[in-house]
Amino acid sequence: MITHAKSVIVGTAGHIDHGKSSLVEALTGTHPDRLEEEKRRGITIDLGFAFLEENGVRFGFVDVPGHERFVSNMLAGAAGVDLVLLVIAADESIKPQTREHFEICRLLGVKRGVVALTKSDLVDADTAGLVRLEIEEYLRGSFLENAPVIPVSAKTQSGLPELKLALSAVAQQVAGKDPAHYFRLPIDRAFAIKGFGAVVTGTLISGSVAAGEEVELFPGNQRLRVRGVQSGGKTEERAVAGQRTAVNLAGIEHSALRRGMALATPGKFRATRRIDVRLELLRSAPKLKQRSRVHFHGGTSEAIAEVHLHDGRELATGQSALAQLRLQEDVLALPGDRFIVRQFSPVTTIGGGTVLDPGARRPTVRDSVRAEFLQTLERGEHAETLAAMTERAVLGLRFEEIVARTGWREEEIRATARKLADTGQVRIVSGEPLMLVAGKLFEEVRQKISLRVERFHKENPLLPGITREDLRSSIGRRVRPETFRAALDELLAQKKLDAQGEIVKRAGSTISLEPEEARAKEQIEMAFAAAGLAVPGVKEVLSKLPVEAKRAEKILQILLRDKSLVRVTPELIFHRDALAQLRGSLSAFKKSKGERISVPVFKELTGITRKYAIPLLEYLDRERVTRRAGDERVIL
Ligand SMILES: Nc1nc2c(ncn2[C@@H]2O[C@H](COP(=O)(O)OP(=O)(O)OP(=O)(O)O)[C@@H](O)[C@H]2O)c(=O)[nH]1
Ligand SMILES: [Mg+2]
Repeated sequence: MITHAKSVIVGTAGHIDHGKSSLVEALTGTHPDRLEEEKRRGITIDLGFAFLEENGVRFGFVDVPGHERFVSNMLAGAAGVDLVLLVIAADESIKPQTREHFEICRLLGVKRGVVALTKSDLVDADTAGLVRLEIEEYLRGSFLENAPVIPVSAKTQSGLPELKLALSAVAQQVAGKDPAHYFRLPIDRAFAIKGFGAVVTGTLISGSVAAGEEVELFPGNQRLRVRGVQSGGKTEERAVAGQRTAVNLAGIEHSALRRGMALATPGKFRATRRIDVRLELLRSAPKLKQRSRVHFHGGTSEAIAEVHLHDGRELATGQSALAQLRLQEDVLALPGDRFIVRQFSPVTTIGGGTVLDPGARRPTVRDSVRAEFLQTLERGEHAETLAAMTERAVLGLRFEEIVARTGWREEEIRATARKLADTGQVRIVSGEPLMLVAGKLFEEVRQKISLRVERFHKENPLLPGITREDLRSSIGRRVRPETFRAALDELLAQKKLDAQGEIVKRAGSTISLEPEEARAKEQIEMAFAAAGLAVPGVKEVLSKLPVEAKRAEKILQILLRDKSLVRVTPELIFHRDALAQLRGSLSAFKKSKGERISVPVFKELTGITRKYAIPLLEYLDRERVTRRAGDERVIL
């Protein structure tokens, strides 16, 4: 086996009975039809799979049904196709599902392909030549304009070597899927294997998966363990992007799994029902009215969706527009994912497009720059995108949200954030976990903080400054703690503000007390310090001061704020040192006498009356120095 072979997914496409399944069998030796009903009716109903290794390429074939009633099955198979094998029967030429499948491939962003002119044994050279002309005419200007058209016959085997060569040549040009990215597997089948349990299969569109790893199931966010994997039909240690993959899952019944679900790297993504997109309407489709209901097909999932055009009342035939899709079910989608929409009834393919924002928000009239935002996302340039996303996040943008809405890897996100931080467009207000706010918003918060501190000084000339807590709550709840902290830290670092413990003040500001105020302050502190735990009444202390009551109260506030004094109840104030001593004697008590202490013993230890003892004990409970246990306290 070639270990570093390129993996390429080939999807068949084409009208019913044009020989898709026969051709897959002729190429790979495997007939892709599996179901009893398919064999009986001689048509393909659901997806079939086969593998081929040729010229160093590992081909995974996804064979789809041509019948118009099974287009939704075809869509589940078309997701993740790298290369289309467009099958056109030489005796019938282009038919309706040739066109429909071709348009689907184009809308899904398939870039390359090969045309197989099947059943060439049934026509003469002239007919074959005419059909070839017709095909070339049809494909002119499309992604298949220069695709090889190879006459083949599954019956006589003619043309097969040429077709294999053409497939190999085109496979070389396929960009391939990124195995280093997050793991994502849209599920197209779920079943049980005796002795193994639940198995799901799909085209591994990104990343890799190995036995023993944890994966997340969408929708539902269930974490599951991978028991084993198969890639390209063989058991492997690790399956990598670009191959048909089967995953054996532990901890779930196969009946709980179905087509349309997806497996992904755990903890990164969020299922969504609101997606902003670029939507294109086919030329064959009628115009689409605002709020039309459609069938949405993304990956292997399917949901009814309502189309909300961002601009205008209807989308004209053959045109494209920015729109929001509101889905009736949760799906996993990431920017860049392609999708198809089909008319609600009768069900025909009418268009498709590209996901721009899977975490779209409810549109509001006030949001005048939404179209501009979506155009930015559409350009796909990382720095510009992240800057725009941050700009719109009034509360700041967290790392998890960035991942869920972009699908970018952590290194990409951090590098982009740093780049934007250097230009000042965004501020990294927290590195771990990463949180960004717009540069402009950050500047506003800084200014607000400065203004609040100024105002506080003006209104409270006797106080040294505002507490961090009061400052924080005066800024408003629309500023997250991380933003507040970063803005305050910056102001402090730049010496625009000063902080002393919990107190924030204007840089260099000192409260200048009048001589009698300074004396009063000293008197208050002395009164409480001298009293130990048998403290005097607050009113009594204040009434003896050389200043009037209002100023006396302010001075008391200063002492409380700088924590020289501690208010235990509205009436009871203690000096810091007395409380520190109390803590000391409690811990000494614990060492010598044990952790339990009753109220009488506490009174004895401290030499205070019940009037002081109870509030003090309650204070100590609040401070988690003690804990109440019945009539006693436990010293913690
Ligand atoms: N003579 C001739 N008959 C062919 C050839 N390829 C397929 N057929 C016949 O055409 C019929 C349809 O072939 P399939 O391979 O089932 O066609 P399909 O495109 O897979 O059909 P659906 O999956 O139902 O859309 C079968 O009876 C095949 O035997 C061919 O190259 N020559
Ligand atoms: Mg078939």
